[in-house]
Amino acid sequence: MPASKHSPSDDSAQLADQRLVALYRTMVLSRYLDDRVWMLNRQGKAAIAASAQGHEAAQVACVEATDPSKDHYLIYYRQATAMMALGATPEEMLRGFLAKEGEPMSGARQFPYHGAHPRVDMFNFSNVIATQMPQAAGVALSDKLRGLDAVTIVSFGDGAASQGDAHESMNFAGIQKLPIIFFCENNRYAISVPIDKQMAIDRVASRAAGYGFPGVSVDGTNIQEVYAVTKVAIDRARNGDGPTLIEANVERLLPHTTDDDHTRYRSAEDIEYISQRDPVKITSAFLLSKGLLTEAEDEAIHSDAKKQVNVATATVENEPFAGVEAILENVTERTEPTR
Ligand SMILES: Cc1ncc(C[n+]2csc(CCOP(=O)(O)OP(=O)(O)O)c2C)c(N)n1
Repeated sequence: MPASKHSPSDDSAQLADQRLVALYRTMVLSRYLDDRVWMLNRQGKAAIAASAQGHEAAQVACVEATDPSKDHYLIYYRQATAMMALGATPEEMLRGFLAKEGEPMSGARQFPYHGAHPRVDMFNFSNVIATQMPQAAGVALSDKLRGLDAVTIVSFGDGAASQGDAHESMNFAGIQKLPIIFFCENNRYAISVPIDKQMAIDRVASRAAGYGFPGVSVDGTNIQEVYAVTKVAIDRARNGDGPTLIEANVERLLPHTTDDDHTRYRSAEDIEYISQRDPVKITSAFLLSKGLLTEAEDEAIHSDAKKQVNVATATVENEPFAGVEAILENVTERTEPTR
């Protein structure tokens, strides 16, 4: 099965106009939060951040095609927008960056966004890339064995796609026909390593052929395209037809993390090129051109997002830091000796 370049043709896989605007709203909110976190790092308040800028459209569209009331999400560190689409709030996320009490995923004891969210079915065990992939295959296997109607969505980068864990989990999922979507956000870089030093083929999606399931490569800046392919993949998984590998081609608009400087390894032309592939600008232009948004409404979306992020920052900055005494909570348990 060669990797296909998908063009959405199935009407049932088209997003309603009002949902497009709602997804755009989440993208803009994520962008403002991301900018704020970067600024808090530069002020010495947030230790490190990995930005989702450039990945926003792919993430909202992927989540939109799923059913958060029953599906499972194994995310990685570059997924702030997906987390927000699933219901994590700017306040909760800022608590992670500022190590404040009440951070829901790990009590602020982990890298931001790491842990498991108690309200939404979203978990990430490790910063070690691709480890979430065999774990996701295990989650999908468990659902299948129990006859549950749930699909597992596991996200990862192009660098993670080269790890042994990626190959092993996709191979296993193909053999077992698991209800799982492998969602690769290909931004062409693993820190400073370009994609042509990661793999000798053009498309990550082509790998699916080796595991016996479809692989689809899409423009990850295009909400409708990503939604359409993910919907098809979700339906396939729910029908018992097995996994799909989706490759959403995106750009990493900022350096790998706040600790990185990508001008050291990306050319000026490449940096100029990626600025043309900003999904927030692309989606805004699309909505305006289709008459789904007016300039005034677009401005209101931006000022509302800015306000939400300002309010969340002011609230969280004034909260106490997570207490040192809580450092071992949920890590060790005191038990009485049995003998
Ligand atoms: C097993 C392992 N090797 C190396 C690292 C260091 N590391 C952290 S992020 C990263 C790059 C991952 O790139 P990619 O999967 O493309 O995701 P992106 O950050 O570009 O979204 C690397 C090599 C790690 N965390 N785990």
